[in-house]
Amino acid sequence: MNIIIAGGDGFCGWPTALYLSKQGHDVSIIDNLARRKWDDELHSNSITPIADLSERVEKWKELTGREIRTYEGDLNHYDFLKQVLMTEKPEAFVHFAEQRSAPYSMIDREHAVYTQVNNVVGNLNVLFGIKEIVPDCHLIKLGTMGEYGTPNIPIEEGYLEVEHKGRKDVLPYPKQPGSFYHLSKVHDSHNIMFTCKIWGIRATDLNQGVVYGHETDETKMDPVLSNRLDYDGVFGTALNRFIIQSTIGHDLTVYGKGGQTRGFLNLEDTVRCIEIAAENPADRGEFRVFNQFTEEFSVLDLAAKVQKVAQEEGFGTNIAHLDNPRVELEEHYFHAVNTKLKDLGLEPHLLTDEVIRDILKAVMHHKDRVIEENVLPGVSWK
Ligand code: NAD
Ligand code: USQ
Repeated sequence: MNIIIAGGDGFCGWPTALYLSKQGHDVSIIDNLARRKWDDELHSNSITPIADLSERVEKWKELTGREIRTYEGDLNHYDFLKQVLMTEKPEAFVHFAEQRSAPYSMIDREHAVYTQVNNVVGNLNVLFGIKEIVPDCHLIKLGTMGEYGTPNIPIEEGYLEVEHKGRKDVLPYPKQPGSFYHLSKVHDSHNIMFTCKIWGIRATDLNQGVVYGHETDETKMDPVLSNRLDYDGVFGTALNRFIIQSTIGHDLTVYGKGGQTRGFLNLEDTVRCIEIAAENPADRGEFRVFNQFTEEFSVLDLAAKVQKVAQEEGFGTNIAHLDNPRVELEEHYFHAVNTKLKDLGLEPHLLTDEVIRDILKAVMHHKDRVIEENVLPGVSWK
């Protein structure tokens, strides 16, 4: 299958590109390298050293003989996108290419506007590009579990059967996102659903939970193929951040009570979920929604798991309860359905002590690269 991975230089996109290439797909990457520029803006870095995109794909070709073509450019530039679509004629378009940090989107007006324009306009361009150039192409779009927020009822996969005043309907599940970033994903979902209806686009919206881990079998083949791993207060995410904090002797930064519960998945499952979605395309006109996570944990559960493994490895790790910089419930009901990907063959890699230990051991080699002043959260929601 000819597959475009937009955002293929990023944390989820790069290992997905390698994995799909290894599976025999004809893969190309679109990326404007914005993520590397946000590191410069924030005076931050990936804890793992990462090679340039051109070096990465050259090394992949050298090791496997397989070519991954790269297109450096912005989804917001429609002429560029159209040119790539006309050249590649993709059968699947995997869309990771957005600004994905909730704190980054909450820095100030400029960052909120940038996040929503980048994400919403980029996604709209993808929809118009598919309609005009490759109408049969399957859009596989990364959404987020955070679109749903934390309602006091179970979260279904995209749709909710509602009975109201004696009538029944199946309606899009209510959305209560918690940041301007998460809101951008809701706007994307609405635009995709609308274009499925009016133009017959085929689309799968993957409402992904928080991803942990950082390497896959492919990225481990050579240091040049190594994946990025974020730890700072803006782009670092809960479990990965806690593991890195434990290796530098930093308290684990639980925000508030730590009862915030989210869906999580291993990066190795992310790449497999994309493969499953690609191999089982949505029908023409279908707006399909999968909840892409494998397990639910509270932030405090995760901190306790990391603390246990870190202590076994000789680190005296403490858990701190910081004033929560976000506006979110710290104790709440959370139960989300996640059966559709499993029904299509996903076999989850669960979060065991060994998984935490492996990540911890891998990051220990790079702990000198951590810029300590970037670890505490610096962005307030208020
Ligand atoms: P990332 O920032 O590491 O990667 C995103 C990539 O997209 C970057 O390489 C960036 O340069 C590129 N990009 C951004 N805007 C672009 C544009 N306008 N044109 C071209 N390229 C652009 O993020 P990630 O962690 O790999 O996340 C990928 C996707 O998955 C995002 O859409 C994110 O919302 C979603 N997601 C991520 C997680 C997670 O825990 N990392 C969880 C759920 C959903
Ligand atoms: N949290 C802490 N301490 C930390 C970091 C986070 O307590 O040091 C808490 C947050 O307050 C929040 C939860 O952990 O309640 C998750 O925060 P996060 O930073 O790990 O993840 P989030 O901001 O939700 O965003 C990440 C990705 C985003 C993706 C989302 C999936 O950056 O791209 O969409 O996870 S989800 O959370 O399901 O919406």
